[in-house]
Formats: sequence, C-alpha cells, structure tokens
Amino acid sequence: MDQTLYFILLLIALCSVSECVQRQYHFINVRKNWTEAQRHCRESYTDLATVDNMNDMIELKKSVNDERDYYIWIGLKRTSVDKWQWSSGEPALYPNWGPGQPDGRDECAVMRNGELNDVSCSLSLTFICSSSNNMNTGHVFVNQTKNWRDAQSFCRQTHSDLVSVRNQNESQQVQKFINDSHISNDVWIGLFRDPWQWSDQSNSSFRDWASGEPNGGGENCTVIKPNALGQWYDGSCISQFPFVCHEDKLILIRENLTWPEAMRYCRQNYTDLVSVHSVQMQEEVMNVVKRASTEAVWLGLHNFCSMNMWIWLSGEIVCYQNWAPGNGTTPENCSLEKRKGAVQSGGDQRWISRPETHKLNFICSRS
Ligand SMILES: *[C@@H]1O[C@H](CO)[C@@H](O)[C@H](O)[C@H]1NC(C)=O
Ligand SMILES: *[C@@H]1O[C@H](CO)[C@@H](O)[C@H](O)[C@H]1NC(C)=O
Ligand SMILES: *[C@@H]1O[C@H](CO)[C@@H](O)[C@H](O)[C@H]1NC(C)=O
Ligand SMILES: *[C@@H]1O[C@H](CO)[C@@H](O)[C@H](O)[C@H]1NC(C)=O
Ligand SMILES: *[C@@H]1O[C@H](CO)[C@@H](O)[C@H](O)[C@H]1NC(C)=O
Ligand SMILES: *[C@@H]1O[C@H](CO)[C@@H](O)[C@H](O)[C@H]1NC(C)=O
Ligand SMILES: *[C@@H]1O[C@H](CO)[C@@H](O)[C@H](O)[C@H]1NC(C)=O
Ligand SMILES: *[C@@H]1O[C@H](CO)[C@@H](O)[C@H](O)[C@H]1NC(C)=O
Ligand SMILES: *[C@@H]1O[C@H](CO)[C@@H](O)[C@H](O)[C@H]1NC(C)=O
Ligand SMILES: *[C@@H]1O[C@H](CO)[C@@H](O)[C@H](O)[C@H]1NC(C)=O
Ligand SMILES: [Ca+2]
Ligand SMILES: [Ca+2]
Repeated sequence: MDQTLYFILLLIALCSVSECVQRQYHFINVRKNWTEAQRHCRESYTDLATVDNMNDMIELKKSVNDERDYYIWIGLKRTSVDKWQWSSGEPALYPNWGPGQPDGRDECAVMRNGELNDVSCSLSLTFICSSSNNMNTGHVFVNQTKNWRDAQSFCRQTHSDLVSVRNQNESQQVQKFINDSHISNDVWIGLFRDPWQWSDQSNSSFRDWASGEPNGGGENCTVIKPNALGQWYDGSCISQFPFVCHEDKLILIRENLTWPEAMRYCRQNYTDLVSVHSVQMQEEVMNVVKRASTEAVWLGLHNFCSMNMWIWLSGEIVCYQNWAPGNGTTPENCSLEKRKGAVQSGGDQRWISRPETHKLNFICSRS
C-alpha cells in the first residue's frame, strides 16, 4: 500500500481514542474506622477517595458492587482550619474585602459595590460564571437566583466555574462586567470557606452534602449512602464502615532522568510514560505537572526523524496537539540528537521538543 495512504488510514483509525479517567475507584467491602480505612487505601492504592465533580461521583457509585444499605467512607475530613478559597481550588491569598469584612461566621462571598462581603451560603442570589480557555477569560451573568452550592454546580455544568477575583486586574474586569451588565444587587462569586479537607490533600471544592448536613456534633468524617442519591453526610470517625479508595492514573515522578531512563522507570513501576490523546488528558496532565521540580516534564512522545513524525509510546500518532510555537511542527534536524516531547510545567503548559538526554521529571500512567 502507498505509504501516505497507509498513514491516512492509520490517522482515521487512531484519532478516535477514548479518553482516560483521572482516577479509578476501588470499593473495599470491609468495615473499618476512617483512620484505618485511610491507612488501607494508602497502602494498597493512592488514598481514600477524592471526588472532584458529579462524574467522579457517578464513577464512584459504580464501583460499589454491594446492594446493602451501607454508609461508605470517602476521603473528606473536618479540620480545625477554615480558610477562604476559590471554587477553582486555589487558596484566596488577599481577597479584596470591603471595610469591616468578613464580619460574620458566614461561609460564602458576594461582590457588592466592587468589594467582597461574606454572607450566608444559603441565600438565593444571581451569580457570575467565568469561562476561561487559557488566554481569554469570559464572564457570564446568570440571572437566576440560587444558593452558592447550586450556583457553583450550575456554572460547572454549563460554563466553567464561579468567577475568581484573585487580583486587582480580575477585580477590575469583574467590576467592569458588572457595570456593563447593569447588575445592581449582590452576586455570588467563587469565594467560600469550609473546614473540610481531602485525605490526599486535593483542593477539590466539590461537595454534595445531603440537606441539613454536615450537622457537626463531633462528626468529623464523611460518608455517602450509595443506595440513596449518593449524597454526603458527616459521621463519627470511629464508626466502622466499608470504604472507597482511589488510584491515580497519572503519577508525577519528581526525579530527574533522561527520556529513555524515564521510560524504563515507568514501564517497570507503572505502565508507561503518559500519552496525551485528548484535551481532557492534557487537563489532567496540567494538574499533575504543577508540582514538578523541573521546568519541563517528559511525556511518552518521541520523534521519528526519518518520517518527520511524532508518535506516542502507546502507538498512536499525534492527533490532539498542544505544541508551543516553533515546536513539533517543523522537521527536526536528524543529524543531531534524538528528540522527545515534554510538557512545560509552568506558563501555558504546552509541549516542547527536547534532546532525549536532558534530565527531567516525568509522568507515568497506570492503565
Ligand atoms: C472534630 O474536629 C474538630 C476540629 O478539628 C475538633 O476540635 C474536635 O475535637 C473533633 N471531634 C472529634 C469527636 O474528634
Ligand atoms: C492547592 O492549595 C495549595 C495550598 O493551599 C496551593 O499551594 C496550590 O496551588 C493549590 N492547588 C491548586 C491546583 O490550586
Ligand atoms: C494586569 O494587566 C496588565 C495589562 O493587561 C498586565 O500587564 C499585568 O501583568 C496584569 N497584572 C496582574 C497581576 O495580572
Ligand atoms: C462602574 O460605573 C461607575 C458609574 O457609572 C463608574 O464610576 C465606575 O468607574 C465604573 N467601574 C468600572 C470598573 O468600570
Ligand atoms: C434579570 O431578570 C429580571 C426579570 O427577569 C430583569 O428585570 C432584570 O433586569 C434582569 N437583570 C439583568 C442585570 O439583566
Ligand atoms: C481505628 O481502629 C484501630 C484498629 O482497630 C484502632 O487502633 C484505632 O484506635 C481506631 N481509631 C479511631 C479514631 O477510632
Ligand atoms: C531536578 O532538577 C531541578 C532543576 O534543575 C532541581 O531543582 C531539582 O532539585 C532536581 N531534583 C532532583 C531530585 O535531583
Ligand atoms: C522503580 O521505582 C524505584 C523507586 O520506587 C526505583 O528505585 C527504580 O529504579 C524504578 N525502576 C526503574 C527501572 O527505574
Ligand atoms: C519551542 O518552544 C519554546 C518555549 O516556548 C521556545 O523557547 C523555543 O524557541 C521553541 N523552539 C523552536 C525551535 O522554536
Ligand atoms: C543539522 O545540524 C548539523 C550539526 O549541528 C548542521 O551541520 C546541519 O547543517 C544541520 N542541518 C539542518 C538542516 O539544519
Ligand atoms: Ca458580611
Ligand atoms: Ca451528620
């Protein structure tokens, strides 16, 4: 067969790779208290289950293959710290509070006359979602009133998240947006606080409490009831329940190795260096590389110089692309070193071409 035709067919066959999931859930049908459950998960998997969104919740419930009417531990625990954070998971370092604010024991924030004010999360207010795609941040005013949690879910389903106002620029942009949209009342933004912390230190701000929960009283750990809606309850940590662990699919290795060494490491200890087939995978990679100690991180991406082609270790050619300008798209110089692909750990986290002898952190995947 003509080689070009062959590659076109390969492209058609391979550009429809199904996306991978970030974590896999494992139901452990043994009753343990929360601490023991955590220990078990950390020994056998990654940690007690973290849940980032409703899709994770659906996956988690699917993993529970026991029909009995149990409570089941997940990895969320009450702590003694109660810090303001953005819905995106970032810590809120210098929120621009209005004079005398925050003044309550309230746990959510609104924008009022360009400044932040804490109010009760159960108020029913309109809100601003942001849709960000790296370069541009767009704002969407939702002229429906909801409590803070429901507003957050709404934004996440339709746009991206409740808007963050992390610095003066963002504050001015949001104020201008509020002006231009003629919004005169309080609006929810993505600022809240709660004392709950995931066992794996994830910043996920997703919560799905049943109504009236958490109701405290020394109930410092979180259970779900999979037979009901799967919503969450706080419960006493010394109770013994079955539990759900999760296993991360992408593992950042913070050692500095050449590309061939990194590949060997991943193949021995996990499955392989990661292949990034989709925008969803890229987003998961972007999450993971934030913790890297090198400015770029190896991917399972190698260059076949003679054919001027980049191929994933998983065998696929590169369909979804996220190259930095000048990288990956022009032919490499074949008389020089072999070149491999890495992702930048900062900036807009694009892919770059590097000689394979550079020593970088890397990402292994577990299938
Ligand atoms: C629950 O957590 C709070 C805050 O960390 C702590 O003060 C309290 O003693 C805990 N209660 C129990 C029963 O462990
Ligand atoms: C999570 O929180 C930590 C500490 O508060 C912060 O350093 C980190 O940047 C946050 N991660 C994300 C993804 O925002
Ligand atoms: C604010 O915006 C200006 C111009 O758009 C930019 O140069 C500056 O770096 C921004 N500052 C912050 C803190 O993002
Ligand atoms: C919002 O509008 C008011 C009054 O029209 C104006 O004084 C203020 O500068 C505007 N703020 C922004 C950020 O555009
Ligand atoms: C929101 O909707 C109400 C009634 O539907 C309308 O009166 C109001 O002007 C709208 N507000 C904005 C800012 O569009
Ligand atoms: C959890 O169970 C272990 C083993 O049975 C026990 O040693 C530990 O004290 C228990 N922890 C709590 C907080 O109940
Ligand atoms: C890897 O390299 C980075 C940057 O050169 C350095 O900061 C870091 O300490 C190195 N890590 C190890 C484990 O050698
Ligand atoms: C597998 O991981 C261990 C550390 O957990 C490391 O010492 C070893 O070198 C790795 N295997 C390879 C082939 O790199
Ligand atoms: C590849 O991208 C990096 C980062 O943007 C840039 O510094 C470098 O010049 C690019 N390489 C080429 C050959 O353009
Ligand atoms: C490739 O690199 C070699 C060695 O640096 C150089 O002599 C040659 O001109 C380069 N070829 C191209 C096409 O850039
Ligand atoms: Ca207030
Ligand atoms: Ca409770």
